[in-house]
Amino acid sequence: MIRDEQRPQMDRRRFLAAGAVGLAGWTGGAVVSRAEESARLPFDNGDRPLVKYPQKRPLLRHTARPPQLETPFPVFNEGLLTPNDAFFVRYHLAGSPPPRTVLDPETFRLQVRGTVKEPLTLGLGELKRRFETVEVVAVNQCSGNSRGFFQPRVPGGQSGNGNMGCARWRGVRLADVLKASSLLPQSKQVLFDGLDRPLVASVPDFVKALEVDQALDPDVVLAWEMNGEPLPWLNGYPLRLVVPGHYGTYWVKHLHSIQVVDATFSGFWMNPAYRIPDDPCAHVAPGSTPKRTVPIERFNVRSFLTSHLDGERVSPAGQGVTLRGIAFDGGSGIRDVTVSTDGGRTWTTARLGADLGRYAFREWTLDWRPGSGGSAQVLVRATNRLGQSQPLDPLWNPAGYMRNVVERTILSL
Ligand SMILES: Nc1nc2c(c(=O)[nH]1)N[C@H]1C(S)=C(S)[C@@H](COP(=O)(O)O)O[C@H]1N2
Ligand SMILES: [Mo]
Repeated sequence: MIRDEQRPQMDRRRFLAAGAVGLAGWTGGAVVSRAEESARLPFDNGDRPLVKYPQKRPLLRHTARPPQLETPFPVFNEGLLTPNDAFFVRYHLAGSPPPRTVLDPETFRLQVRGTVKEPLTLGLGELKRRFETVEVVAVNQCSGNSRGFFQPRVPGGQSGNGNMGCARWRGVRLADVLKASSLLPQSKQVLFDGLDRPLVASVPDFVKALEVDQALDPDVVLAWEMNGEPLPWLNGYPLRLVVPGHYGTYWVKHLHSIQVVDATFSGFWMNPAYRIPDDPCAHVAPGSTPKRTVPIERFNVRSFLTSHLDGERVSPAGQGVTLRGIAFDGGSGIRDVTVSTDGGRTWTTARLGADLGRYAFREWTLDWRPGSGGSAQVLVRATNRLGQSQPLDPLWNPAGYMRNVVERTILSL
């Protein structure tokens, strides 16, 4: 879809000067980064080493224990499906990921317990044989994607825009497995736990909860495959939860335990963590504390320019170019994308590309004949099928979640 000759030709020095990420070393390299393999995210203290992990190309490393790796932004211009080796990695517990030795597909078992008539213990083979295989193309995005851009700054992983990715996930419906276990009428929530563990007792285990009706949504999948390959180790091998349209925090990796309960679970990772102001736009006045919070749920609408990076020179000057990018939302699907090349004075509707489903990245393109000399400020704004769009000014909340301001990219002409 995106041909090589259409990729911006930039050397590494210009990438760094543009405040974007370096391309050098993407094709290989040592497990531990060398000093020259680094990238700069466009905010204060934005330098990150580019580090290679097993099954991954060098990615921007935020923390080493546990590994938290961000996708370099130019990857999103490679295609609508984010390659497995470039897909971001997010963990919470110092004991993550579980060592590969405890992830033996032969001995792996998924347990379904709690307020069910039929507790289940399922091996991978049985899971695949017993239930219908389904596929969904869906974006996984961390709640704190783009947190580094918050003003005033907020604590937490200071990520750029690369803590997201879109993949084709293959597995079985969670609903089919829950139905086979026959939920008892008092069932209220379903809890999900992975094989990673905290290293000290004071840190709570990473357990997430969905309401029963969310868990029975036929789009929620227990997935073992990503883009036609077994899940990479760092993305949840051998089995993970995929909750299309919902923030990545629910997409529990190395999933081995499903527990149905008759009350609202209040473990640390549901409360106080991963909560947003109880307000339609999930925001409060900068610097203030929300009075009431609710668990974070679905993505808001976002769109990005991917064909050109901030600070890049449009070449050759004075000739037509195609602007390209991506848009997505929490599952209603993208209705339209409008683009301004004059800082927001006038807007033109972009062409939408292939529709891989309502949870996927949607490509947009716009042919543009820029003037020569000076610069142009490009803005992109998507609207979903519910009529929801993106704010021109950023919204703020103390956890740095759900950033979806209209992105601005300055191009020199
Ligand atoms: N077992 C386990 N699953 C987890 C997490 C974790 O710490 N442990 N983090 C969650 C969060 S917050 C995110 S954003 C996604 C990231 O998915 P990825 O690492 O495959 O990109 O994984 C989720 N699943
Ligand atoms: Mo996350």
